Amino acid sequence: MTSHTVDSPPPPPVRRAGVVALVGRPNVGKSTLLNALVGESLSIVTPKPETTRDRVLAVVTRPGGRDAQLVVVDTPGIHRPHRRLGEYMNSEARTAAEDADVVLYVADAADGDKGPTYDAEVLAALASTTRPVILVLNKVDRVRPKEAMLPALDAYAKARTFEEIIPISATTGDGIGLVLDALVARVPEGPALYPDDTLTDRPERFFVAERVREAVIAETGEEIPYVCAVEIDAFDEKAPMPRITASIHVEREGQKKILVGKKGERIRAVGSRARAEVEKLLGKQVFLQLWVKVTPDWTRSSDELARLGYESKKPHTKRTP
Ligand SMILES: Nc1nc2c(ncn2[C@@H]2O[C@H](COP(=O)(O)OP(=O)(O)OP(=O)(O)O)[C@@H](O)[C@H]2O)c(=O)[nH]1
Ligand SMILES: [Mg+2]
Repeated sequence: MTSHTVDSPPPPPVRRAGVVALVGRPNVGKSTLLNALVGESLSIVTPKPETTRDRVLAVVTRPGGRDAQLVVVDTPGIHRPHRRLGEYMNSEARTAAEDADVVLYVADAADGDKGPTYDAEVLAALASTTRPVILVLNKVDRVRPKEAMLPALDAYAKARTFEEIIPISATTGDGIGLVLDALVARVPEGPALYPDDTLTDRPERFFVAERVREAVIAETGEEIPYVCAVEIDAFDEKAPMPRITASIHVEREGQKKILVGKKGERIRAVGSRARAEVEKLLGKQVFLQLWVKVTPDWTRSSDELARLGYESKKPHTKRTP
């Protein structure tokens, strides 16, 4: 994931640049779309809702050879929160939408005419935005025949005004080019916001922690995915074969028992899955050591949330007023 450096002269400046926020309810495919737009597996993706917890920024410079830079921000799904963590997640999404030049609203094409009802919280969050909103109806690969798209298209067109409605499949890549065109056309004219070779503003250790969390979500069921947080305790980024130590926080002893599993079976499975993903991410072998810790009620405590990195940051993507 590191960017390249070359000794050739810098490319000519881009002529359009802007911030795009991916907004929608949980599990509609926002992170899959972010990865498809940048062509890198950056944001974690799982079949379970409420996976993404923070804004994740990815920079696409010259998408498809165009003279533009898109700063795409993945956000947590907007949902009815049960804990303080959920409130933080919703506020991350709302702030990203407010700070963006364009909102890319992601919905599930397979919801048919029920889509806007399922999306009530998202539509409410976007009701007062002055930003252009493009709707993408994702997962069209699951809608057969094509005419079965019509109820969803109709229902959303009645729910609010959109600049455009684009059916896509983030997993097959169907429609991604159209989305890039629509975005490039709507970001303001101006110079690049980030250097040409920037991929993201987050450090490697953020993505390492996310890969570990992704492995926990994949290997566990019930409440564990919603009560785990990953903290990197040690990681020497420069080492040829880094030794990474991470703590997985859960809220109760019973959850720790589940996550560790009989004779440590489950945590070993989490560890080998996470190590494989971290090695893919960093492009080198790593030692990965995981510890499970009980941090009582961390999802409800603002101090613990802040300590684990879930605190409202100053918007780093703010653009035009
Ligand atoms: N069939 C199909 N599945 C998709 C598509 N896009 C995403 N998915 C699947 O939908 C699930 C959720 O995808 P994510 O990208 O994690 O969704 P999200 O909106 O980021 O979810 P949260 O982070 O929880 O808000 C995963 O199992 C994806 O593989 C698509 O175009 N077609
Ligand atoms: Mg996500």
